[in-house]
Amino acid sequence: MKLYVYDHCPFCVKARSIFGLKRIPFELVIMLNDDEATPSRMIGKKMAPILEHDGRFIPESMDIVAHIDAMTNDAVLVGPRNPRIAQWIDDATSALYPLAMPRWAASGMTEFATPQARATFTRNKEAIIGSFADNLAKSGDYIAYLDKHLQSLDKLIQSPDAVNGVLSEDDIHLFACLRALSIVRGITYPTAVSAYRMRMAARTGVDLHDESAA
Ligand SMILES: N[C@@H](CCC(=O)N[C@@H](CS)C(=O)NCC(=O)O)C(=O)O
Repeated sequence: MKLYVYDHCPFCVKARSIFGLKRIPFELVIMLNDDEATPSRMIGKKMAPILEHDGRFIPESMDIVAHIDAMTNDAVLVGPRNPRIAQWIDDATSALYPLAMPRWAASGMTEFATPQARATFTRNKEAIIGSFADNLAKSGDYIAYLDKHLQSLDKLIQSPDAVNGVLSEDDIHLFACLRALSIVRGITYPTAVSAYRMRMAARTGVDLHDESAA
């Protein structure tokens, strides 16, 4: 199985996570951000993640998660969901992307290995959130908001192994969000959130960006 991704992409982290949680081997292919041909050949448009399995192409991160979790008779995402986790992620998103996108664009990630690839990402994302410089200038406010917001997440985490005690889709979504946030330097992670993100990184095999955070 081959999983085509961008390293920064939270949707791709969701797809990557299930392989790690189930210890199923796969080949990770990181596409250049201006490579339209590779994804278009598989699914007719530029989008990641894409799973190639037995000559079939599956787009949509949560379809990939469901496909891999159902592949063997030891499904892992069997726990209950808590609507407050989805709400927490929704509320985090408005601050997450303005913080993360300019930092991803300046990072050494593989999808930005050429100036053209980096320029494509910058052009496409600035069209959505506005100038990266303007967003970076507001970092302090966004970080203050998220620091406070993370305090409320801390109270919702039941175990470092699973936000609701038993692994569920909430963990896939929440870890993807926290991994995206890891590119931002200066975030204060409360105790339970800190333990959770480290444990999930180890279990999923998806590295946090703490070392390259900016
Ligand atoms: N609903 C899709 C969303 C995937 C998505 O938005 N991926 C982004 C990367 S984070 C993408 O490929 N956007 C097009 C682009 O970057 O050109 C999923 O869950 O897989």
